[in-house]
Amino acid sequence: MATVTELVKPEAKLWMGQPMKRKEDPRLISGLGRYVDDVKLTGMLYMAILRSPYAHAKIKSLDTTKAEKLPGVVAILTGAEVAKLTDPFLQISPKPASNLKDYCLAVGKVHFVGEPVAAVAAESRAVAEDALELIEVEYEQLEHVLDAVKALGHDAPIIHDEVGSNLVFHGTWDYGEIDEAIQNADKVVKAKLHFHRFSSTPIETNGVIAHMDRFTGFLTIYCNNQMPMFCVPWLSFGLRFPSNKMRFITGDIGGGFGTKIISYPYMALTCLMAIKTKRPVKWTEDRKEHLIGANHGNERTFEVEAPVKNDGTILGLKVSAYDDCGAYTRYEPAGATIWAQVTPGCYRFQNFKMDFYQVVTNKCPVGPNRGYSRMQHLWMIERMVDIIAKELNLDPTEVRLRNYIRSDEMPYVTPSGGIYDGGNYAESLHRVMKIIDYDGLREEQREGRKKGKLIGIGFSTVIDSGTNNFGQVKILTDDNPFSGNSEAARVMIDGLGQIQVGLGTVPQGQGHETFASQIVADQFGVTPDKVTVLAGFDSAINPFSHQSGSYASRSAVMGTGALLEATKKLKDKVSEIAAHLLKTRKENIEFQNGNVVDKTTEKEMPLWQVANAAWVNNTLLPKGMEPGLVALSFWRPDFTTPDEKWRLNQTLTYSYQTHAAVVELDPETAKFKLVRYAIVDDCGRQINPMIVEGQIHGAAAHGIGAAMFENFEYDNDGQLLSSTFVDYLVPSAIDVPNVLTSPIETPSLFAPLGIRGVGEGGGSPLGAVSNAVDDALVPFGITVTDSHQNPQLIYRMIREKYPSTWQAH
Ligand code: MCN
Repeated sequence: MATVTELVKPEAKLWMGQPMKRKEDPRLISGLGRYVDDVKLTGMLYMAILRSPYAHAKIKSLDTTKAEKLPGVVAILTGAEVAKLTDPFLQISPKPASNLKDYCLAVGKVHFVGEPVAAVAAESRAVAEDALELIEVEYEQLEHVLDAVKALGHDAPIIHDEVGSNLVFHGTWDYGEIDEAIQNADKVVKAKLHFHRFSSTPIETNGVIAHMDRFTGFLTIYCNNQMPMFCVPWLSFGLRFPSNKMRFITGDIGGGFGTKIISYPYMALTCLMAIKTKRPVKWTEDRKEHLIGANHGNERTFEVEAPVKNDGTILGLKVSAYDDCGAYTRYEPAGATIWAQVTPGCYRFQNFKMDFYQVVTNKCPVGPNRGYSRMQHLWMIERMVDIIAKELNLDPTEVRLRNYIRSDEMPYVTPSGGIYDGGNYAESLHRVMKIIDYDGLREEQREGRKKGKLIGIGFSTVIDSGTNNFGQVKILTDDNPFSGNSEAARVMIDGLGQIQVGLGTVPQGQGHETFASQIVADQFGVTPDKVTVLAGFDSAINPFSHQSGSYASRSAVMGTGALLEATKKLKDKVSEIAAHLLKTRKENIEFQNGNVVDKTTEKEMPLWQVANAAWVNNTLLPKGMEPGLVALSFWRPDFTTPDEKWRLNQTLTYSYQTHAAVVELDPETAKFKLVRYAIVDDCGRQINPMIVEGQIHGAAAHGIGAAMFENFEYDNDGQLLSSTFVDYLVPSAIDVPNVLTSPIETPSLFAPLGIRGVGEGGGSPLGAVSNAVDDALVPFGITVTDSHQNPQLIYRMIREKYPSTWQAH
């Protein structure tokens, strides 16, 4: 069990909890942000990448002769050279899947349309792209497979010969007595569900500039990877390059949402080109490359059995999940364990069995993507709750209220060892029902149906788990050298008394400069404008742990943990110096309005005078004291590794959100729109309510986009049909309805200051929209089984059942 952190008493004048405007916004909204593509180095070359036109093919020959002769071309890299100069990237799968050979360019074979085959560095991007057209590649097409279930078939082509199977991980999680629950149930509700492929499509695509300094031997990598220090083993081992001579710099990042975690193959490729050419090399991904070859979210098919009682009590779930992770395991099979952060969702059932199959196919590799692996699982549970309600003829809110984990059961231990850290799910549902006027809407729906107007109401309550425990990858294999989580912070009060903070968190737009200055300002009794937080990340300047980065809704919690450790050390030292100077005891010193105060005598002195003594007036220091006022700290939660039944607390915080979606659906055309949308969220104590509100809106827009517009569709040849923003529809402001929000603030029982993460959001709109569309379709007797809803699909479903005209019952 994790340790319970003592909550700070709410004080009137804390900056924490204030909706102050974000410090970074004037820079970001006035065009002064510095992104990786803004960096220009003297003598820089531009790299372009030739990509596979086939889903699965042997590379019979590759001829670069003509391309090399194009004026302006400086160097070309091919798979054959990469295989000689580098090692395959680290794999976290158990054997034999860990035999999978993944390089930064295809070696011998291509495995998905868009896989990099060769790279050209030239004096300009245009020349590099022209040269790609002169590279001659002869392919021999192989049979391909695009579906996870089919890829497990005996006759399916093997995608990676060195693995010998398309199955990269199979695990069985078995808790309670699911077969007994099935025996004792009044009814067993069965469904086959499909969670579709989409991604988060940040405004800024991936980018890398690599520069090998021939004098120092340092390799400087400007990039927008969202956890660059975590990439170090992949790059250092892959490139056979010492990690202590690598420097990672990120500036502002135009969104990541998980998709920028697995950019390491492109980072390695750019580094290799810089080493080869001995010049700085820049690669900037274009949108099409991003859509076909960066990473997608996990696609998953579920076969579910839910034993239930007639009153709506859910006794358990028995699930087989088939996860399509695309052509390579770049962060996978982590997704095959991460869903278990939220095994029962927000429900009390104890009987649970999951057979999880993770499978490679000839599609773009997947990677973390806002709500990573949990949103698929939570969508399945939320869809099942509504299907159960429908089969039992109960109201879906009644089934939820009957099964929710209660607030008086917190901290609640889930069957798989998660320790939920507080919350009131029932309250969140009651509130959201009130906001949308649930009773009024049901009446409107009844009346509407009589006139052929279809209204649908859908709810979804998801757990938004944050601050992951890397110990979860030990489920895959004990050999994985990762567990727990850690973050670093450095706080300095310089000789003039000015406060500077360095974070390891690598922000991508979340507002870390703002929240960190609020936390630190409270500790020193100053205003946040007196605290400067370094923008971006530079491994030669910022502190870091190898788990640093913005992912898993962890920075507010982990950053605060590290900041509190650092400020504690610094306050201790300042108090000792101040006590010496004010001739009092250290315990009597308080920090107020930029001064240090002896609370017994009310004598005070400005903080800058203490700092002055610490740095340059150091004959005033207590005898033997080390000069300087800098504190570097690391913080880690109390995590463990899995037990023999794979039980472990996989994250530190478990926020939750209940969403309500109301749709109006035209029965003739199947066109539908969201007419009301409400969210109640609880991320514990909020540091900055305005940022939290922004995150809630952002995650809602993402989820609504995925539910209604965004879909990676492949044709039978494995060609991505939605490879531009004309086909891959990202919602615009007019597509997202006005979202009504209402926060609950239940302090986390375990995290520093009672804060919980909020950034990922849990993918709740997918459940709410699916359930709303399903509810609208009740007169047709149609059940929604896919996470993606669009008019064409719905129209097809209606027409399949009613070929000529629509007939509401
Ligand atoms: N916050 C707060 N009070 C809390 C919790 C958070 O005030 N109780 C605020 C903090 O100020 C913090 C922000 O909310 O700046 C997000 O905090 P947190 O939940 O800790 O998430 P991270 O900062 O670790 O960011 C990662 C998270 C994830 S996992 C995805 S995906 C996502 C998200 O952030 N990607 C984003 N939001 C994003 N927002 C932007 N603009 N860009 C992305 O790429």
